[in-house]
Order: sequence, then structure tokens, then C-alpha cells
Amino acid sequence: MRVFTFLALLPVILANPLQTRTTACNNSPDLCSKSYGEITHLGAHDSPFVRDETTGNSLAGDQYYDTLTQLSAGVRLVTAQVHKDNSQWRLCHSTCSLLDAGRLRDWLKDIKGWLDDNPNEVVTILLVNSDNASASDLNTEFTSANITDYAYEPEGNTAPKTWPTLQTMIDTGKRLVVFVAPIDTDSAHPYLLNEWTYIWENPYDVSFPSNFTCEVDRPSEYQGNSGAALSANLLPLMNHFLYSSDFAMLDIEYPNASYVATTNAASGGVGNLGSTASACKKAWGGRQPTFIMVDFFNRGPAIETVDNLNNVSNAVGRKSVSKSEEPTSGAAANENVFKALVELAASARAGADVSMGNWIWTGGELGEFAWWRSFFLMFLYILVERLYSGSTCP
Ligand SMILES: *[C@@H]1O[C@H](CO)[C@@H](O)[C@H](O)[C@H]1NC(C)=O
Ligand SMILES: *[C@@H]1O[C@H](CO)[C@@H](O)[C@H](O)[C@H]1NC(C)=O
Ligand SMILES: *[C@@H]1O[C@H](CO)[C@@H](O)[C@H](O)[C@H]1NC(C)=O
Ligand SMILES: *[C@@H]1O[C@H](CO)[C@@H](O)[C@H](O)[C@H]1NC(C)=O
Ligand SMILES: CC(=O)N[C@H]1CO[C@H](CO)[C@@H](O)[C@@H]1O
Repeated sequence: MRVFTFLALLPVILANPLQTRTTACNNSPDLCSKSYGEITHLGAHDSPFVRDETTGNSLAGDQYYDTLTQLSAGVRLVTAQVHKDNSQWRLCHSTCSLLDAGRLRDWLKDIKGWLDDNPNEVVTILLVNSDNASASDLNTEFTSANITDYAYEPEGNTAPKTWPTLQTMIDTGKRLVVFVAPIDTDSAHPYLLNEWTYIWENPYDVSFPSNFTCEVDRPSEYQGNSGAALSANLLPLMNHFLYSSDFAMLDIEYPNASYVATTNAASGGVGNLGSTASACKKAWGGRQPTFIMVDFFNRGPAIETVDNLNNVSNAVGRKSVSKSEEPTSGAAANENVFKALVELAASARAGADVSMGNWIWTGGELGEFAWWRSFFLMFLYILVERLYSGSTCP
């Protein structure tokens, strides 16, 4: 019956090839003709660092869904920290003893497979170069994943005034943009772009919903001067994730998951994504953020604000993920300080050396009283160990 209907319609389809074909680029036909730099791409902060059963619901996880699920749900910027561990380039959060998401090359292989399967999508990777990998080191990983054919190379060595349209990037097959923060660029591997030549960011280290701001934090040469950064054609990346301030005095930060439904919402309470993005767009003379980076992207849901900024109401081809619930039962129960301390202690036990660096989850600087904090943490650790050893339920 279906075949018969199709055959009956065939002459109509052949006669009107342009009218019947609607191809979406990054989930919308309206975005095909838009420039890569003018639209807003949803970014998953710390993409491979997930809080699910694979990591024992680690509090160091920033996402409930893995990278490929993120991409299938509409995320188009995936980010990760790259660390050197046992002579391998691995994706680790702060330190490999805290949260190790495997080798960089394996993650890239997964993304390569996704790009093969999704020929109309333009994806951006942002790597935080935690252990100063050279361009040649990273190229070895990208080559091993056979992903370099997709990598886009802008002309020249400065931020371009205009980026190609999504359709052009799709047609030329160069639909992967790779930024590294930071990297000494190497003309032998021109697709590895130094983030600070092309992008500026607002502050990322925020632990109160009222503290989100729109001004430049990095690169330092444009600090507090978004006008100059925009005039220099740098793309605005809007960090919009909230850390818990529970351990702020110890320089330990972990994502605030309990408030994320508001943090990522299109409207509503203090610090919501939609209002912040609107305020930033206004502050930037009508320029919308090129990237918005969030924790737990499915909550909010964050994609709603991105669609609003892109004027997209006809999104297609997205895998649906839970917008309200955390996918793993039990994750909410881990929202307590004792679990955090136990994880820290376990990570320190697993690590070869217990330095203050091991205690820092993400961001944060070693302050002048590091020795004192370290001492205080050891005290807390002993306390927690005692609490845990005598009971099953803290
Ligand atoms: C990073 O490595 C490069 C060589 O690839 C070296 O020139 C540079 O000094 C290193 N930077 C840091 C901060 O270690
Ligand atoms: C590498 O990927 C390209 C497509 O991007 C494919 O044609 C080629 O067969 C792949 N090579 C290997 C060794 O898998
Ligand atoms: C998350 O942020 C909200 C709003 O500031 C706050 O009430 C809550 O205590 C925070 N949760 C954690 C775990 O820090
Ligand atoms: C969405 O519409 C607004 C208002 O007309 C416009 O400023 C903006 O450039 C549009 N964004 C995209 C990606 O089309
Ligand atoms: C730098 C800054 O603005 N800090 C503020 C963040 O929000 C808290 C709570 O609202 C204020 O006390 C800080 O002054």
C-alpha cells in the first residue's frame, strides 16, 4: 500500500524537487544559510565528564548524558580537559584520579562516527589543554581517530570577519571546528586553532545566581572590554554554569545541580539562561552569543534559549532527552557534602601524591594559605572516614 502511494506521488516529487526537499542544517532548514559565527551553538561544559552509573554518580560530573547523546539532542559544542597520564592524552576532570573519561583519541573516534552518521551537522570541539600538549601531540590523537578530514581551517591567522555558512561547511565537508585553550599554533596542523585568537569568554567561575555577567574575562587583553573583542571579530562564548559555594573557602568547586533547572531555564528565577542571554545580547549591541556553555544541558532545557536566539521554531532530528528529571536514580541523593569529601579523599588515596592540586575539582587557584586548607581537609577527611566506618547511612 505504502509503495503504491509512493509510486503514485513520484511524478509530483520529480516535478518539484526544490519544493519537496527541506534539508536541515544543525536541526533547522533556517540555519543553512546562516554564518557559523552568527548563530548560537549550544555547548556542553565538560562533555565527557558525566554523572551517571558509569562514574558512580560522581559529583565531579557536569552532564547527565554522554557526548553522543548530547550531540543527538542538539548540543553542537563539546568541551573537555585534556591531561597527560601514564604517557597518554586522556580526558580527566581536574585530575585523572578524580574522574577519568578515557583516551582523547577514543572520544574523537566516537565523534567522528557521529559526524559520519549525521552529514548535515556542524560541530565544534573545545579542548582545555591542561598539560600543555603540543599541536603535534594533539594531531596524533586526531589522526588516530581519522577525524582530521572534517576539520575546518580558516584563512589567515587571525579571527575572520565572517565565517562560512553552515551549508558551505557541509558542502565542503569541513564541518568540524577545533579550538584549543591554549595551543602554540603549528603550521603543520593548521586546524588546531588557539581559542584565544578566535573566541572571548565571560567569567566562568560563578557560584551565586546573581553573579553572572556579560563582560570579557579571557583573553586578558580584552578583559572588561567586550566592544573591543567584538570589533576584533572574536566570537562571544557565554559561560553559564553555577558552582556550589559550599567549599569555596577550600577552593573546591563542584557543579550546583540543585539549582540547574533555573540556571538553564529560558525564563524564571534569578540567573536564568534566557534573561542572561538577552541581557548579554543587549550589552553587545545586538550580537548574540556564538556559544552558550552549560552544565547538565538537558535541564532547563538549555536548548530552548538557543532556539529562541536562533529564531528556530521548527527544529527537526533531535533525540529527546529528559528535560526535568535526572536520568539516573540516586543522583539527587548524592547532593551532600559528605559524599563530596569522601570522593575527594578516595581520589587522593588513589593518586600517587596528595597535593593541594588533588583537592581542587575544577578551576580555583592555590592561595597563600594552601597549607592550612590542606591541613583542614585532612582533618575533615578523618572525620568523614569515622562517620562512614560506623554507619551505612551518613
Ligand atoms: C608548552 O610547551 C611548549 C613546547 O611545545 C613550550 O615551548 C612552552 O614553554 C610550554 N609552556 C608551558 C606553560 O609549559
Ligand atoms: C577515514 O574516514 C574517511 C571519511 O571521513 C573514510 O572515507 C576512510 O575510509 C576512513 N579511513 C579509515 C582508515 O577508517
Ligand atoms: C545552589 O544554588 C542555590 C541558589 O543560589 C542555593 O540555594 C543552593 O544552596 C546551591 N546548592 C549547592 C549544593 O551549592
Ligand atoms: C533572530 O532574530 C533577531 C531579531 O530579528 C536577529 O537580530 C537575529 O540575528 C536572528 N538570529 C538568527 C540566527 O537568525
Ligand atoms: C562579585 C560579585 O558580584 N559578588 C556577589 C555575588 O553574589 C553574592 C550573593 O548575592 C554577593 O554577596 C556578592 O557580592
